[in-house]
Amino acid sequence: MVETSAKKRVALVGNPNAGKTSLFNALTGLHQKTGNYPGVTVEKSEGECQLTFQKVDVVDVPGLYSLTPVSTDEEVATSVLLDEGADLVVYVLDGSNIERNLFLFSQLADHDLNVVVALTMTDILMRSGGDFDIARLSTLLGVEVVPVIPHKGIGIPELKEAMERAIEDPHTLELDVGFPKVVMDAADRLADHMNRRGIALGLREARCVLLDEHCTTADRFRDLPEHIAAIEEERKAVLGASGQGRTLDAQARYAWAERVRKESILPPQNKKRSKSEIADAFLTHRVFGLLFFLGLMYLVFQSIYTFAAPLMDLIEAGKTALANWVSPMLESTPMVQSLVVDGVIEGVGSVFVFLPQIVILFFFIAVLEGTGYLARAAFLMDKLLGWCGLNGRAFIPLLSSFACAIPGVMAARVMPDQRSRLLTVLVAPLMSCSARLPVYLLLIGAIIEPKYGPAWAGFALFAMHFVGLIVAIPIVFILNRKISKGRRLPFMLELPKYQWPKWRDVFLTLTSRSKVFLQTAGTIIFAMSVLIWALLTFPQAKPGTYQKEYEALSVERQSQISEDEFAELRQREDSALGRFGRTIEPVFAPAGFDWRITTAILAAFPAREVVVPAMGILFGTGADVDEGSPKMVQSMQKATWPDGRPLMTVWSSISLMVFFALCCQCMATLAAVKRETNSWKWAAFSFGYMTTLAYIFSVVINQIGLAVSK
Ligand SMILES: Nc1nc2c(ncn2[C@@H]2O[C@H](COP(=O)(O)OP(=O)(O)OP(=O)(O)O)[C@@H](O)[C@H]2O)c(=O)[nH]1
Ligand SMILES: [Mg+2]
Repeated sequence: MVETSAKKRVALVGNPNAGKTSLFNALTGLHQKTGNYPGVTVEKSEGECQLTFQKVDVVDVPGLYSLTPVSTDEEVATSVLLDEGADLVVYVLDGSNIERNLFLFSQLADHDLNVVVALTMTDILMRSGGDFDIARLSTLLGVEVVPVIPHKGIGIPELKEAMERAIEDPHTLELDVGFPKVVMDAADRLADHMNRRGIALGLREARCVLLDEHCTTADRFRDLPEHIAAIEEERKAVLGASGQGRTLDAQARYAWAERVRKESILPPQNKKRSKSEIADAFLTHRVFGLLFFLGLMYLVFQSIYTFAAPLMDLIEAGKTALANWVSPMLESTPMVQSLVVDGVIEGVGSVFVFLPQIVILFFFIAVLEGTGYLARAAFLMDKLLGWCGLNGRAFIPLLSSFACAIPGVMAARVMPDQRSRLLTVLVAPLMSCSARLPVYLLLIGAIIEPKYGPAWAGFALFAMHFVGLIVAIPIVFILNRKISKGRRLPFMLELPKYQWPKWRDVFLTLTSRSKVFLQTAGTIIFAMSVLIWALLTFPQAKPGTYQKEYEALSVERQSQISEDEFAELRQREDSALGRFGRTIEPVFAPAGFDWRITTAILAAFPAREVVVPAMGILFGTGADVDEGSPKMVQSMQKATWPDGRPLMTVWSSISLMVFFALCCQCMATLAAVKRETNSWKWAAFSFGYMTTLAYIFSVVINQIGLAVSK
């Protein structure tokens, strides 16, 4: 059939965590992020949905509690609804929380919108012993109501049909909320006053002018003192001298919502609710809640460490097999052989090895998010850390930064004022994102585990994830004085319902995360590996160049290193990259980093993942390798300073890990900071303060180490 040129636009609107994005995904087949806490969506996203006779554009927006936005994400939503406009609004109504959700619905009736209701969470309502009457609800709301369970696809065809009907035959939503008689009488008089003077003002607009000081209709009379006087007079009649119009407005709407709920919904039996109340009393308890949180995190990191080992060995074996298979084929061209084996396979392969851990980490994050526990953790953090000036709402963006700082920085849009939003944007990149995981695992596996065993290795991984959070506390405290002037708004995070995670959503998170990880490995890491290999291989020294130098070494040193190894090491030091690294080495030597680590760190500024392949190439080749642990790990363990002191001690590896925990090595995050703050100044500030901190901390740690081990 021929499509009409202008596609209709459908906006999904509703309270936070009502299921809008889940419904958006079900309608469009896309995979936008959902999660069981309010404030997951902070940006509008658009997709197409095929109805029976037409395709429509569907827009998903951040959740709203009311049409008066307080934060940036809410502004996005109201502007889609009221400024851009929509041919149809699908109001996503959380059936397990209907009373509060109807407040926003009642406000839609003031804006001439064409509305259909999608009722979500009915499965939760029914499971806890509640029930609902769709026909009655539909009559009371004056629109079609379709129950849906988005992730199961239940009710989606019916909803599409209802959408099509509403688009073909639009009706504006009209509601009788039942405002008090005094209000309606005053509105009537005001409308009459205006109409008699030739100004069109409907009853609804007049009520809005009287009860809402932000009402834009009132702006029309701003420069007309005569009308302002009339408005003031009627306001007094309604509210008395000191009355609050908004409170009156809200009271009327909530009273209406309660009536609707009572007539159409049988509430859940108390049994289930009290279970979740008991759980919350424990999980958000200052002491027990914290112990549980720490215990849980410890288990998560310990299992990342334990579960991934066999998978890693498998990938490691695959990498070696591939190298052994390819290597002989390229025997005739040693340069190409070295490029492919030492550069590409070693470089890209050394990152690839960490895929299992990344997947396991995201599995835990997705599960904790899906159950609703993450929101409890945020609540707990607010109790614990609120004193330093961080608004409680900030913990959701900060917790999501543990996966990746970019969504974390964006999620700061939920902050209710610009200053606390800025503060959150500035500290979010300090949280330990998943790209740091390979660095920790590499160093812990090479240096800490062989010395202290797997239990301490797991503990070290757990501890590294708190470094950024702990450092963030004084930073927030200081910045808060400077930019936020100590203002702290009350914590307004609604605790979501406990649920089983949606396994399909968990699976989608895992696949999309793995895809991102492999894409990075295939592009930037591949390119950097080739570049590092080339800079490390050229210029080539003639055979025998280092013979004299070797002979001049002490007998003891000679017993540590064979002549071939020595020549290879010196060749690398004299390569283009080696010379560059050695020039910079003095800057990082106090932190315990030699030219190889220094070079790897510098190469990792665009994206921190690059450090692993860089170290793989820098340390990976030329060592005398035993069977068993990976080549790169062995040669890191064997690496020495020129005077024969071991390079990687426990202290210098902690210093290196802390450097990575704190340093701002991610161009993409800086771009996100720039985008969200709209200024390069704050991006430069983030980069500057994090990199300085990283340097200072790693120098201090290494120096303590040197002093202690003397
Ligand atoms: N049991 C059940 N869970 C649902 C239903 N709809 C959504 N959910 C879950 O509720 C949570 C919130 O869903 P989202 O789609 O992210 O909600 P949202 O309205 O987009 O939330 P924000 O973007 O934060 O405003 C997720 O864990 C969903 O899996 C439903 O009908 N039944
Ligand atoms: Mg959403």
